[in-house]
This record gives sequence, structure tokens and C-alpha cells, in this order.
Amino acid sequence: MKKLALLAIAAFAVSTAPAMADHHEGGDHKGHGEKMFMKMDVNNDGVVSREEFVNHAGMRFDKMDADNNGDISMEEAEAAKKDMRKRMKDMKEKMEMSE
Ligand SMILES: [Ca+2]
Ligand SMILES: [Ca+2]
Repeated sequence: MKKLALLAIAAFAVSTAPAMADHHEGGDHKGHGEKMFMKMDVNNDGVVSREEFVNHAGMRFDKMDADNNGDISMEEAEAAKKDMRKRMKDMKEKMEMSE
């Protein structure tokens, strides 16, 4: 259980890190944390329960575990981080283009 909690925190850190990094670049960064929160708040009761948090982290874990062997290797973690950065960048570019 302790391991799972640590993974949940790690997954959360990975998911929020790019948003924080973007913070200094200016542009449209508002609402990202809120969106993230709403995504995690599956039953929309305004709070993220432990279960919702762990579920979300679990989904993230499954996504990161590219070869589905039940472990996230350093490579998989790095790949997920890079993938996340790329997606954030794509999203940002799309948003800027649509303006
Ligand atoms: Ca909730
Ligand atoms: Ca793996």
C-alpha cells in the first residue's frame, strides 16, 4: 500500500510538472490545475477522494507501463514525461492557433 501511495504521488508529480514549468513562459496557463482536478473528481462532488486519486494514478500508471509488465521502468517514466511534454506543447500550439 505504501508503494502504491508513492506511485500515486509520483504520477501526480509527473502530471503536474509540465504545467508548473509552463508557468514562467507566460501565455494561457490558467485553469490547467482546475481541469486536472475536475478530471480526477470523477463523481463531481467537488472533492477528490483518496479513491479517485488512486484510481486516477492507477490509470496513469497503466498508461506509463508501456509493456504492461506491472512495473514502470526508468525508461518508461522518462518516455511518459517526454510524451506528456509533447502533448502539452501540441495542445498549447493548437490553442494559440485557434485564437
Ligand atoms: Ca469526488
Ligand atoms: Ca513496464
